[in-house]
Amino acid sequence: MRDGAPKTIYRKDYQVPNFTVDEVSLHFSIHSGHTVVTSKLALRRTNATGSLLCLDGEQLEIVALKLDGRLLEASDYQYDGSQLQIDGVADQVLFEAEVRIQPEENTSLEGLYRSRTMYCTQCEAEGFRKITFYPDRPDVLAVFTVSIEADRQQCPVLLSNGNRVESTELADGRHRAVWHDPWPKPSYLFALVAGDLECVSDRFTTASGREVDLHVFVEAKDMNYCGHALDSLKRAMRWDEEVYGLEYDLDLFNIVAVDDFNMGAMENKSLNIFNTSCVLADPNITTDAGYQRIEAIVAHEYFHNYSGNRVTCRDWFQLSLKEGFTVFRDAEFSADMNARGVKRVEDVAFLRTHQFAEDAGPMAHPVRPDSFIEISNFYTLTVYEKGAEVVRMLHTLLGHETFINGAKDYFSRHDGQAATCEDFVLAMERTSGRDLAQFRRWYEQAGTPTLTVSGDYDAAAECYQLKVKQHNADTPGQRDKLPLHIPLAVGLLVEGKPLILSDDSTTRLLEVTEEEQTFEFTQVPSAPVPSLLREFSAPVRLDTTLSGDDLQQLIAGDDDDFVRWDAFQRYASEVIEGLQSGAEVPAGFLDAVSGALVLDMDTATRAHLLTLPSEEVLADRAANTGQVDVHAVHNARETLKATLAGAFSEQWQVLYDAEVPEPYQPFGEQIGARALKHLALDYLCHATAPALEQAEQLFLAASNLTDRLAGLRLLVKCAPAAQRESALAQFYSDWQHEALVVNQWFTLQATRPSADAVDSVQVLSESPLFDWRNPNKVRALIGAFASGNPVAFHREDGAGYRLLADAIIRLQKANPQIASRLCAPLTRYRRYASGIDLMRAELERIAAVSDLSQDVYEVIERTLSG
Ligand code: B3K
Ligand code: ZN
Repeated sequence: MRDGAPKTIYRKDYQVPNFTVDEVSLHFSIHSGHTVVTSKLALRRTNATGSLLCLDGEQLEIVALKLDGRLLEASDYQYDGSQLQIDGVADQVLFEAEVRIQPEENTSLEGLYRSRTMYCTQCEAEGFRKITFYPDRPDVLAVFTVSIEADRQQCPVLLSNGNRVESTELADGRHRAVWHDPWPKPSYLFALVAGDLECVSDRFTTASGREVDLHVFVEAKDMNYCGHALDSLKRAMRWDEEVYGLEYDLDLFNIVAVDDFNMGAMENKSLNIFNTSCVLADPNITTDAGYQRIEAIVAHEYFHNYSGNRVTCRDWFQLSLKEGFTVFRDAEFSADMNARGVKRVEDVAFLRTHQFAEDAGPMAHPVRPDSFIEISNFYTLTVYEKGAEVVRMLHTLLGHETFINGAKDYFSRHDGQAATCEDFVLAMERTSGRDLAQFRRWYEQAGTPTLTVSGDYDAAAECYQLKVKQHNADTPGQRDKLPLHIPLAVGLLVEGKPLILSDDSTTRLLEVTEEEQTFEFTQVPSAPVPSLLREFSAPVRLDTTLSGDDLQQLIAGDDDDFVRWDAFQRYASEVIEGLQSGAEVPAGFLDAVSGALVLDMDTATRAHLLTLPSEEVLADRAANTGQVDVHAVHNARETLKATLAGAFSEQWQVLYDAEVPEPYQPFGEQIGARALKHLALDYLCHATAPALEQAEQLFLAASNLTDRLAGLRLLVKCAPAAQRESALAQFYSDWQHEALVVNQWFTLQATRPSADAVDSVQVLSESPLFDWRNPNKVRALIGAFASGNPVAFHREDGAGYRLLADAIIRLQKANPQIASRLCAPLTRYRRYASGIDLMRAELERIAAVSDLSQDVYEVIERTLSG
């Protein structure tokens, strides 16, 4: 463990900075092996009592520092490697610094670093301090002018935020570009790219007639892969105009694709930087899901131009102000572009699988955290996905029009400012006239609430009563929680059909505000089946007793896609749990499946509906009531799959044989049709050996990656070792030139549900095909193994845990952010029936590493003490 615990930062300690920056000019002189950064900051004192100037700065070699032109002596300042302090500074002053940095040596991928053919930056949250001295906090907004100088041949492209205002040829084969961004911004939105890149261009005319040039910069080999991102961008720009009335505010919008990137993408003002995996698309390198993900992420980063950039966050505790809101915005965009019901089901499945587990573990925190050691650890599913659900609940409670008016009020009142979550809620209160005092607790309380719901029908009075109890369990550091304000959308099925409840709608919105509440429905002609939490109206667990017959009615007859899907998931989960305790598959469930196979619904919805709950979701359910036996969960799920495969083999074959139109298009019906076909083949492969031949054929004859991977995935899972290895070898030899496809190949092997997958991962990680410095590869192999292969990860001899801990220890200094993210599967160690001691031993081994990075320290420390 490190010497002395790192410092915890508390939300309650927020103070305005002593000095702000009005204007900054930066000059980068890029040379092979080092870069010289010269900065000029026009500083202005904003705090009457503080004349101490504090600037952040890490891993900077000081060449010269000046105040109002006067060169500072070493005795004029103090620098401890993270903060530069100068006392007695005048109210208005020009601070200048010349520092040397080494992008080539920067493996953390934070600050300025080198990736393959380019130099690029990642500054959010606190990376700018690795570039130069600065008040590196989001509430300091300045106008940036940036000049970049580099070798013309090595770096023909020089980019930064805003508009290019100068381009000059220099002596010795060098050149310079100067960029000016007129919009004041915090340092985390600064970006620079210098490299050997090609550009694919397009154009967008805004509602008011502004012509915007759109460019995607990529390595020359990837030029054919930019069309989907550009189309997605244009759709997002139009959507934000139409729905929120927000128009793009510059003449230029650039996207750059980078292969070594810690996350998906970054919304730097007018210079978005993307992980190649989230922007490049082609039928042979991108799956159907990948196309949709790219559309969503391009839109997400674009939407940040307002929710994040024009209105930013006062401090990092407010992160969900921009992230939760922007995830909500991108989800609504995707719902409008594609199928709303399908999108909702996918998002809920993701939230339940991953965010619920986070909320139930040692890292549980509120949407607006109260403290952190390392902010990078708080770019979490809770801040993003649960944060989006909180915004969605406001949308549900207020209604679309009022919500949009609230958002417009928020954007106009705080334009150019650093705001808080409270400002957002206040805008919603102002516009709606509603009191959201109790609703605010969603920002304060961690944990997933449980709603226990029971119904009671009085036939004589034709009255149905719904009793609702809410329970908010303790989470680490938070006890005795108060009741939340929960929107609970409800429908009633009478004789299998949704009843009209009010305003010609089959949905009634109940507002649960007390620990226990009863709601009454009148004029209900016969005993209804409740359709609860329609559209997943709140991020809660639902505890209710529904019979197999009730669930079957919901699956067959409800008009809410989420409830139908959820009813099937619930039914299947209960059957799998029954199998674990020796029960058989009930005939009623087989009837429900048989009905679902012929229901009138679109292919994508049917494919989701008939997909069994994931092992992670089953584990979360088990953990909520007891302990998780990973292997028993896996075996029971496989048994149910084989049973359904055998019982409906003819129907699966019919579904598999259905034609999907050619040529390949990654949209709408085609995506659903492929998903259903692949699901059918998956079932078939669990019933009969000849089905493997169909999988092999699908793999060999595929015209696109989605089909090819579906075939290969089944061969990897179900075929004998020789056939599996030969298919994998063939795939590799065909696609080795495409890094993103090779990553899929790593993931397929990492997630093969078999104990010996541990050994395959070990061998692959040591092979020259693997690269520990590339986060996509680490995620594809190590990350996928640890979080997507419960059977192998929880191998009884602990080899899976050891492999992960070795990876974390190996990466923790070089790339603390990636190492810290890899810890997640170990943090949940207490919920398992076996392996706890082995996992704890690995956690302790990591904790014992000397000079542990603070990212990993925070997660491991909370886990061991939680
Ligand atoms: N805002 C960035 C995430 C930055 C993560 C820094 N560790 C991407 C996004 O959410 O749009
Ligand atoms: Zn974001």
